Amino acid sequence: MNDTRRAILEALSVGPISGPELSEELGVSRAAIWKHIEALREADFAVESGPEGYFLESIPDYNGPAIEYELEAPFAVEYHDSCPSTNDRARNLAAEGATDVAVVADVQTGGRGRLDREWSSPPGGIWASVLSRPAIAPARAPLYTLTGAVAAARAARSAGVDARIKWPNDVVVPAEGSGEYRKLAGVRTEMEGEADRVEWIVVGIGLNANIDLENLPVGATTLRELVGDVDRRAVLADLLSEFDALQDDIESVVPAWQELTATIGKRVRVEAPSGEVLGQAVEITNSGALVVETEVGRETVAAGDCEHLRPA
Ligand code: BT5
Repeated sequence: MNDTRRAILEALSVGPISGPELSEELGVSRAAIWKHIEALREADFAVESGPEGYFLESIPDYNGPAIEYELEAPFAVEYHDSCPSTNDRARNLAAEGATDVAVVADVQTGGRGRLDREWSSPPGGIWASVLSRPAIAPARAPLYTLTGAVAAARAARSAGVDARIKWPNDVVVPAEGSGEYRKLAGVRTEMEGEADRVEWIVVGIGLNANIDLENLPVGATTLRELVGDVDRRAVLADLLSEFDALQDDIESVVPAWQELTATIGKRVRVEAPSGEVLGQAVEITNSGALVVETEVGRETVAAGDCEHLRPA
């Protein structure tokens, strides 16, 4: 959000304050103040005027300017009430040369999981894709998937949920008494690059927020189900701030992931591109691969679907 507009909002939120006072305080013309106030009203900020000046009655529930207002992380926000897939939109923006954008939608009509599986994205969820251009080698790109998972898990934990991570990218919550987990969030990463350099990377994060369970596949859970409805703007702002902080300190991602994992120490079956790997999950490597102790020794798996099994 434009700095002047943010400063106006901040002044209005402790208002009332008159146009001339705003103009004087912020060092911009009264005409410019008026334009910003009109733009804020168009974006559904309820800027009222009383005898002592303008004040902010309410801010919109969930749209681009409202999200940007809450956000401290340096991402521009592109918001859609509905869009086929925020990942696809972020890829298009990447092709146009953009960076540091978070594409956010209330509904996705063609949300995608990994391997082009369907991702249910009814209204009330947090569906967001972050586009960035990190100076890393493609081999380190999986770290960005972990970054998305850690950011989503931390945001969910701040909302009061016991979120953990199932390797590599599922944010899960233990289902009471059963030893099983329900999926709260998932991450799909896409990138383009050359052999030694990532051109751009899009980390798509889907977090089931204010959604009824009946609108999601079996095995899913939602923040509404676990803790009641949340302020999506605040949860998303939290998620993006966590993402930004981790991205700035990429070496901190694996330790942060390890702290939250539900996979290490479990017996697992991993469907990897090279075949099935069965054994005990023992560690995560620096690049985000999973090391499994199998009957014939240790195997390192870079990608795949992981199932937690009951102890042998
Ligand atoms: C994922 O795939 O977990 C990655 C999901 C990424 C979604 C985000 S939303 C914003 C951005 N835009 C997109 O189009 N995608 C990203 P995967 O591990 O393949 O899990 C997919 C499987 O999870 C499906 O086959 C279903 O079984 C299940 N599933 C589908 N929708 C779900 C939901 N909303 N909550 C929990 N599980 C779901």
